[in-house]
This record gives sequence, structure tokens and C-alpha cells, in this order.
Amino acid sequence: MDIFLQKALRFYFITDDQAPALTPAAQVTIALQAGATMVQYRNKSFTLEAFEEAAAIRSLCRKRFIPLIVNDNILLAKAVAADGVHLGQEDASPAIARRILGPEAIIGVSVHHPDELQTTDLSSCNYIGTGPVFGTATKADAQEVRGLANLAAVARMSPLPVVAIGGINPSNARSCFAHGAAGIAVISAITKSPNPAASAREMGRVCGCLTSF
Ligand code: TZP
Ligand code: MG
Repeated sequence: MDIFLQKALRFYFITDDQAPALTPAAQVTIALQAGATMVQYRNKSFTLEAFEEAAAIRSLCRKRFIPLIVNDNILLAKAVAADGVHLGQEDASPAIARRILGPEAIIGVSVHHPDELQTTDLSSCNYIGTGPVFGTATKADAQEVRGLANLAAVARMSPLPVVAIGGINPSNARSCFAHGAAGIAVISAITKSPNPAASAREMGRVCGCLTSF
């Protein structure tokens, strides 16, 4: 297993496009200061007007040598020279992403349960995201809550490192690691917190990525 990737997945922050009080760049700044080890730019209504936003996040991550992943949009990932892309089951294929982004790109795919692991072509992928482990209000079309036993089953069967997603917060993140997750991916526990910086630091500490305040 790729040690660099294993470490990068530990505290995976995903930007929130529904947090009016906090721009995505401000969110990323907070997450990076709290020890986030990977960042995903997730903008479900991306248009080219938001290109500078994505480019600014690219710069923030690069300054700290933190990989930047783009959600869904392979061509945006290419255009901002992101480190990779995260694809859902309904998105373009990981094989096309690999062809466009090249051999070094980090390509993630969402897998919801062990059966889907069998039917997903993982040959072009580097990691798996699985969930929602817990209830979440962030993803409107989220599938049913899958729980920790499902996370453990996916992690056990997966040939790739697994990131847990969905409703993860500083209180339940440890249980995800205990059930086989290489990392946790988080949005609202930080972006919707009354104190995003404090919550991000708490998450960094629980992930073992922040050793001092
Ligand atoms: N995929 C499955 S659940 C989810 C995504 C993108 C949302 C995660 O957001 P939160 O706020 O950390 O529950
Ligand atoms: Mg998607």
C-alpha cells in the first residue's frame, strides 16, 4: 500500500458549497491550519466563474504540500493541475480519468457497500470513499446510512485504502479508524460548526494530525 497516500487520506477535508458565511478558500485555510492531510474541492454547481476559486485553493494546498482532489470534474482537475479527482458511481469512469490525468494522479471512487466493491472496476483507482457511515444533511441525494459494520466490511474486502464519509465528527471519527478506515472525509463538522477553526483543530487532533494548538 502506498504509504504517502495512506497518510494523506487520514484527515480529508471536503469544501462545502452551501456555507455562505465561509468561502471555500477560507474553509481550506482553516482545515490546513488544523492539520488536514488532503483537500477536495467539491462544487456541485461549478461554472467557469468559479475557476479562480479553484485555482486559489490549488495554491493554498501547494504551499503546504497537501494534495488537492477535485470532485466529479476531470477537466477542472486537469485545468488547475490538481493532484487527482474523486468520482461517484454515476460519474465518468476512473479509466478515462487516468487517461486524462496521467499515471501519477490520485483517483478515488465512491463505493457504498461490499457488493458494489465487486462490480466496480478498481484498476484505475487509488482509494475508495465509502458511506454515508452516519446520517448527513450535506448530500441531498445521499444513499441510506450504512453504519460502521458496513465500513468494516468494505475496508476488509477492499484492495485499496478506504476513506469513511458521511456525518463524521470529532466524536465518532475514532470509531471509523477502529473499523478499518485509513482516513475520514469531513464537510459539515467543520463548515457548519459555530466555531469552524476549533472544530477543525479537534478533528485534526482526533486524526493524530495536529499535535499542538
Ligand atoms: N458522500 C457521502 S456522504 C457525503 C458525501 C459527499 C457528505 C459528507 O458530508 P458531511 O457534512 O461530512 O456529512
Ligand atoms: Mg460525483
